[in-house]
Amino acid sequence: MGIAPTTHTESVDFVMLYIVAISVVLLLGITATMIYFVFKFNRKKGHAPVDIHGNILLEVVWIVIPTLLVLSMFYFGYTSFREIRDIPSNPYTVKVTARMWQFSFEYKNGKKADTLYVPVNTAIDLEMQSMDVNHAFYIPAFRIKEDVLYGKTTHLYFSPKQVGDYDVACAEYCGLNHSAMYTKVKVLYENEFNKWLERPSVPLTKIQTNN
Ligand SMILES: [Cu+2]
Repeated sequence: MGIAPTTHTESVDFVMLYIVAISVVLLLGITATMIYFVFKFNRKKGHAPVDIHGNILLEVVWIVIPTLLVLSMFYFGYTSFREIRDIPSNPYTVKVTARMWQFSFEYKNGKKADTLYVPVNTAIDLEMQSMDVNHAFYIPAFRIKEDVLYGKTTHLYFSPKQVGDYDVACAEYCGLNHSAMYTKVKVLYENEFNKWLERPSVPLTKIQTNN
């Protein structure tokens, strides 16, 4: 495996794997124990049920272990969430506008684009607004998603660590062509990004409308 596209990718994947690993171990362990007990303590072999009510050791074990497991899941989930929500100091801000059914991007120098270009190893702040209905800006490879709303600015922060192209999808059903509301993030080396930024904007592709 190469370098993860962002630190968010690493931390979200870690939480995911951690929870899945614990779940698989518990599933296999409990199932195996159940099947073993069905045969070992078969009543036909003369086993009678034993009353375990009031067994302090058992009660402590089955309260303490699951509680620690669940709290550890919460801990890793929460620290990962904090990292995603953490506002970087001095981020590079790009304005994102969502409308039915397209995202567009505007840079500080006035440059506009329908693909999100960003420099690698730079903290990015997406300042997002919708011109119509609710949308959601989703970059699966970066493991981040946020609603894009009318009349309220929302933000997404990330710091790309790998140059490359990554998909962007609208993740909130927003009408007829919602399923076609895709674009890309292109992560470039800083000098390439600066060259791109200085080139004049190309006219944005025409927005599809219903009428
Ligand atoms: Cu949308």
